[in-house]
Amino acid sequence: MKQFFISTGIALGLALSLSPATAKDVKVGSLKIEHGYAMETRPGQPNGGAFIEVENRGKRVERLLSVSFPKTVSERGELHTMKHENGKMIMREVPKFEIPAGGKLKLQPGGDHLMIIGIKEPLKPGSTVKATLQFENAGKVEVDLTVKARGDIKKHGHDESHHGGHGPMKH
Ligand SMILES: [Cu+2]
Repeated sequence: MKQFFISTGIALGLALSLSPATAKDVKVGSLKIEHGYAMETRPGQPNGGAFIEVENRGKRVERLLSVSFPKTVSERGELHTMKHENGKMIMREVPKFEIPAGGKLKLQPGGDHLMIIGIKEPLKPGSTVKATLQFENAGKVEVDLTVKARGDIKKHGHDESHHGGHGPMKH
C-alpha cells in the first residue's frame, strides 16, 4: 500500500531554496493542485505539517496515495488525518485521501494534512519545499510548497506543539 520514492528524493537534489517563491498551481490531466504550503518549523522540531488543495475535474475518483520529500528535507512523508477523540486532537496516518469526481480535497491546519517526518533543517518562511505526490491515476506529481510563517496562518484549532511533540519513533 505504502510507497516511498527514494530515487525521486535523490534526483531532486537541492530541495530547499532560500529565495522567496510562491507556490504555483500545477495541472496534471484532470487534477489541479493549488495553495500548497508547509508550516515553518522551529530548530529541533522533528515533524511539520504541509497542505495542498486538489481539484478533480475528471469523471472518476482519484486517490492521493503518498507524499515524499527530498532526503535533504526529511526522512519521509505521511498522510495524516486529525480528529477530536475524547477531547484531544489525535493525528493518525492514513493510506490514502480520496478526491471524488468533480470534488476537491482540501488539506488544512486542524484537519487532514501532509506530515513531513524527520525534518533535517528547520523550514524557514519564504523558502520552498519540493513534494512528490503519488496519485492512483495521475501518477507522480511534483509540487513546490512555500513555507509560511506561523503568524500567516489564521486557522485555529491546529495544535502545533502536538505536531512538534510527536517524534518519528511513535510512527
Ligand atoms: Cu500530522
